[in-house]
Amino acid sequence: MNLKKDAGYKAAEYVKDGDILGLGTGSTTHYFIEKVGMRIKEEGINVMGIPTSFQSLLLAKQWNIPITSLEEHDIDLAVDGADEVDGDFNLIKGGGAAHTKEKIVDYSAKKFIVIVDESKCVDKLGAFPVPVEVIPEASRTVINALEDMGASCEIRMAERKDGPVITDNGNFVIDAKFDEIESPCHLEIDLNTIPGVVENGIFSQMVDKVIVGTSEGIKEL
Ligand code: ABF
Repeated sequence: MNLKKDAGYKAAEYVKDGDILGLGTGSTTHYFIEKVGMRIKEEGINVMGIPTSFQSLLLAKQWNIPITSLEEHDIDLAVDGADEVDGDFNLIKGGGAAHTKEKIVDYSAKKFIVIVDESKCVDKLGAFPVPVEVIPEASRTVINALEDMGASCEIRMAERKDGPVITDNGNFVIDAKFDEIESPCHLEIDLNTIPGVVENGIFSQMVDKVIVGTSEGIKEL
């Protein structure tokens, strides 16, 4: 049973001929991109993709999905994963350090579908730390500001522990753990007022549909 695959493949059914697609990042979106590639090959649908990361760019190219950009096109449908989803469709994203481009792409889309497995569904956001992308020179001052707001913070380190994770935009990511997130919408706005913050991983707007892969089958919310 592959719940991420179930959700990703289901979302690909919403793709229509002629669509411009926002291509999210991560292991769930991987399956969405794969299935879109299969539909291009098998059904001959004509779509173009706008990737949210180098990872999704390379995957889209592997599946022969033509690539375009926000300079050229508006997005009809964006499909992306998440680290947490609450009952009001607020999200925490950025576990893959791609949330800045994801937010630009996802928020600009006419329709935004989130794909997750059931482990991502929560009553209240906050068990997963909020990723905050920062200009490297501002790391210390941003951490001070986040701590003043009640978060405990860590600069995200590369898996080999030999340095910080560097985003596709050349920045660092601070993982900010808040005890409880009472108002995702306010926190999303407040975090972006700290000088040096590029973008944070709270998405409190614009989600049209959540597709959840569960052990009992697909649920569409
Ligand atoms: C990206 O991938 C993120 O913003 C989110 O952090 C993550 C979801 O990961 P996965 O689908 O691999 O569980 O979309």
